[in-house]
Amino acid sequence: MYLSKLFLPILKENPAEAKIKSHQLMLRVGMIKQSSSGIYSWLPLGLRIMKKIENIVREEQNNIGAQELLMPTIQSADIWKESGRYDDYGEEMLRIKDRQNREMLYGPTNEELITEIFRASIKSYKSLPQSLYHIQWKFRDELRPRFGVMRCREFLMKDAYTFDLSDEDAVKSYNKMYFAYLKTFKRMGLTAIPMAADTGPIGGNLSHEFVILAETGESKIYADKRIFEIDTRNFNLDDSSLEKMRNEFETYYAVTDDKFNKEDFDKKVLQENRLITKGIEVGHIFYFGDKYSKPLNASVDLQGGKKISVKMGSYGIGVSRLVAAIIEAKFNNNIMKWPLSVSPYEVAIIPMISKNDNSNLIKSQKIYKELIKHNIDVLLDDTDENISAKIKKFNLIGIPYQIIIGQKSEGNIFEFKEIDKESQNLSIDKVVQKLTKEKSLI
Ligand code: 5CA
Repeated sequence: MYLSKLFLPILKENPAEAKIKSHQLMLRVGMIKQSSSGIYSWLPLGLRIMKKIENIVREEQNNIGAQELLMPTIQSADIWKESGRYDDYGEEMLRIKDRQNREMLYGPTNEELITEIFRASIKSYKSLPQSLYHIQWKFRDELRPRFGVMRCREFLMKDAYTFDLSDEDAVKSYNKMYFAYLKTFKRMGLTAIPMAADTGPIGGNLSHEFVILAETGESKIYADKRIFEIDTRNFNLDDSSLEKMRNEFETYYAVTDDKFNKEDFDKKVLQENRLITKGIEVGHIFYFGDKYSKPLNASVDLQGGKKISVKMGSYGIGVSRLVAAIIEAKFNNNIMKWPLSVSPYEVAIIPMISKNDNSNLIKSQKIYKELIKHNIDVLLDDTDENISAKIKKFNLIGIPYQIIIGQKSEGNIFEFKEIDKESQNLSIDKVVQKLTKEKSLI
């Protein structure tokens, strides 16, 4: 893509209404535009990032055998009345009437709808386990939407649902998701720690929030620091390895605010290992057994003919929130650096162009073609802004690698720079080699 063609409404200053750096940056570089309170349009740059995040989430769900489907955003109130949550959910639920005066709602979550889909077609224990997910917009009429897409009203969520025969099997499914979550966030360059959490309106008694550390986070957390040192590469998808993984994490105290107990914390965590800080909840998983399957009659026949209600769990990831969460984690000293796996473009070509000499632009176009040929996502700044203004702009956009075509470029050797590091002089072949290798590690 050529920068002159990209729809990128960059603002000169940080918008006054934005209080945290991710919200400021997202508005400043034209990733999103507010359309009404807590509701945003995603502009091309922001959407590219969100799509890359979505794809990583999808790949890791597929890797543990979860299957993608797509449920609608608008649901009928009837199934929520069956589960008993229609009244409980309160004002956070956006309720709508259609022209026939039927009660509808914009889904804040999908436990009821997926249970209805399941019960209509699965009748036998032989069809279990099942694991289904979708990536779909949700609406929650939050009392105080704030911090841009971090806590908004309409947001993109991946929500998965598992169905098992017994509590024991269901915990195995839970562990698989736990594992997939660790991998998913790691691929985005984040260390997300599972913390024992309350279940709130979703219900059940086993639940973890996946939290990344950030001063601007809304979750208060209490943890034993050593939990951050667990090497997740030691685990694989075998049931025994998954159990070992859970046990290893659970040897360390790590809870969110609502599960905090001072006496426990003081007893279990040595002074020097105590971490009390704030974090951003990027995922949340729940096990709730037959909380929905029972009232909604989602049961299967066992071998002898007996019926049992299936055991369910649900597993959410805040896909749109992650865009802001990554910024909170990676934006430092006025420089944004997107992890390569989610970066809107992988490399930027930044030529010095003057009115009467376009030789650098011609060089840039050649490099551009070469990179495209090797499947590298590239953005070429073909504008005639001066080089320091260009660099300032790219420090905000956050593309992790830059090829600067200016005084330091000679013949086939160019200035290549990782955004927050010293530059090197490399040939185009070396650049292609380096980026291709980095990409293969994602
Ligand atoms: N049904 C369950 C799991 S599928 C559920 O809804 N869980 S949740 O309420 O914890 O939401 C899942 C994830 O969505 C959260 O971890 C968070 O990352 C994201 N999320 C929740 N509310 C918002 C919001 N108002 N704005 C942006 N993201 C949100």
